[in-house]
Amino acid sequence: SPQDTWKQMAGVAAANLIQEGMVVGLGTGSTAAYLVQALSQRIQQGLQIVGAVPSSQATYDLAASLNIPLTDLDIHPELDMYIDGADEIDPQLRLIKGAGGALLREKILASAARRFVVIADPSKKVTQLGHRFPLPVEIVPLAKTPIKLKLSKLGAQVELRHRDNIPFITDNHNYIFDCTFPQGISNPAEVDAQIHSIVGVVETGLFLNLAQQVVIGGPEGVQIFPQ
Ligand code: DER
Repeated sequence: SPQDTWKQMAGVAAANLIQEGMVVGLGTGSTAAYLVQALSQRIQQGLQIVGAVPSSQATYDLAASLNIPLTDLDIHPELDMYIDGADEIDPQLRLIKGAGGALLREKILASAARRFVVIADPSKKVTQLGHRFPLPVEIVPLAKTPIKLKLSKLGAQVELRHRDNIPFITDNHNYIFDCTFPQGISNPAEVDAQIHSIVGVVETGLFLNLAQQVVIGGPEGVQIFPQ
């Protein structure tokens, strides 16, 4: 589909930003998969990176199958670059992420990286967060009912994410609530702080003050901003 082509264009362009000797973080999802493929090809063509840190078991498996040298945050607590997709991107580069269920490790890597580059097709660009995608929130399973109550009091419609009719379990053995805010999220920092104040919440899919650059593949080619 055209969208897959655009995602691939973004993934390839981002892979070309990776320089010799870097430690890179690899995101999760279909756009990040194109990045992983493109990085693997660059490595086969001679690019020498120190290592890549995957943001999920799924990305670990894909990268390992493509012979990308893997490392971890204990060996490399600071990354030169983290590259990942997003579900929504606003004009201030604030993101909603987590549709793929990997938001905790993604955010850990994003916060460990000197530079976080987002890769996407045009459908991810929004003027305001929260209108198209629910906000994923990773929680400790035993606290799910009180947390659901408190999230509802914040105005969210809360759904426990399921996969194959059982609650979805993250790589970190937690649950995910998909939170829909009918009016959208006009003040992401405020909403993020309110959600983080609920005991038992592990992490939210609001990525604020993390992304530095975005690479959009689209019908006019690849756009990177800011340059
Ligand atoms: O779940 C995630 O955070 C993914 O990165 C998601 O935000 C983007 O997934 P996609 O590239 O498959 O659209």
